[in-house]
Amino acid sequence: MSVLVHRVYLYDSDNHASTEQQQEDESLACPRPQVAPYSYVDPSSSSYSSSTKGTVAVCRVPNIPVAENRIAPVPVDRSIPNPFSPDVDKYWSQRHRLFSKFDAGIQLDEEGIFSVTPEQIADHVAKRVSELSKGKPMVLVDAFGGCGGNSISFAKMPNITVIATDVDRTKLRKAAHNAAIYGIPPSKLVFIECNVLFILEHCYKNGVFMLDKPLSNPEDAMALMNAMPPPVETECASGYQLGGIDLLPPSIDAVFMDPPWGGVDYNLFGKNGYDLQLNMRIARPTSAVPVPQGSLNNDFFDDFVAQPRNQAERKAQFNLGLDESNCVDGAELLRLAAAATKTHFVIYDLPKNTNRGSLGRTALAAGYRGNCKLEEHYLNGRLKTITAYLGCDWRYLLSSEDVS
Ligand code: MGP
Repeated sequence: MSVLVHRVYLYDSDNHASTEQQQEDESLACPRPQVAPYSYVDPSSSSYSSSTKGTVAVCRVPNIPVAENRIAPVPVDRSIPNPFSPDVDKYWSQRHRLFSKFDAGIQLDEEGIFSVTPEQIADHVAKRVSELSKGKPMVLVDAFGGCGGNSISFAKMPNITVIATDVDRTKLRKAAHNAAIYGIPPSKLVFIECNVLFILEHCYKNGVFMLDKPLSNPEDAMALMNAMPPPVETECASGYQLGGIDLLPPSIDAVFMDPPWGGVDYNLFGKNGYDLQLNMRIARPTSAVPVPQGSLNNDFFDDFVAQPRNQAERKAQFNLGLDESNCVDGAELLRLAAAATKTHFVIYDLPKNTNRGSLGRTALAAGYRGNCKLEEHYLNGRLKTITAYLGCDWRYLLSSEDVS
């Protein structure tokens, strides 16, 4: 597996037209590798074996100069005090980068303010995904929709319809409110309150809705019965449909995932130190029985904001308190998403300090072979997020002049 690393520079601008530039980082530059073509082997098929997993190579896409058009950055704004905890001060002061229309009444919660993708980056990723589908209509699941940043950017694309899922209905209501501020038509965006692990594992296989199909294996039927979420009400939230799995469409084309990284302390693992298998934990639904509001319906790290100030202690407490037996790691999450879609097209937003080799190993474990692309997003010169694009062949990046 070759992870082709591609640096993207984005700058604040008044009209939010993004400017990109790619540069080569000498430290990671490597000789033109022999990159195998992209393919996918279903990990549950007989042709899959650990001996075919292969090795991981990380290399940068060569430098291709693009005209630069630098625009003064949006200043950080401390004029209004941060209404959340001091842990998120820096995100609050950058709120106009998160949403250019923040002052029109954008609604976020504590988790939303530190995990929403800055609008420039979200718009860039949405544009890339739209182009990859060559303008053909596509249905994309935003697996951890939260307060709506990425969902809104995807729904801005004329050919993308978005299914935004989240365990927390209050977040989805905020997302709907925010989407209305951006003028997203209600036909482009549907909100589903459900743990996305259930949707990926039980609702779709090869892109097709499976929940209404009979299961021949009694064990599978029992597993489904046990995992089935309780029914939830459908409502109209700021003009959008918000409800349960009964609102899911008959087919999906791609899955976008910006999962919880474990909260603001993900950075304590240092440069290149975040391992998708060791450090990422996504909780499964704990029970099919409805539980009181505020437990199952909250993301697990909502409770983790009041942490000790000492860095070593904070690191020791990372993911502490999670029931490991009820969680999937970043590799299993990718495997589920890959199996749910027909083309295995998955877009995976990750912490900037994700170990690039760990991404390659995660992709191999999910069934991907050959190559994938990893974009590093620099906003006004600072690395903010990275995004892996899996399910396509990226070898052309090593030779084509037309890379942007
Ligand atoms: P950051 O790296 O924590 O801060 O978040 P920043 O502004 O780069 O600060 P510095 O200290 O490095 O200068 C950068 C971006 O990563 C945020 O705006 C979010 O888009 C995203 N992000 C941060 N966190 C803590 C999370 C998270 O827990 N989950 C998700 N999905 N995204 C996050």
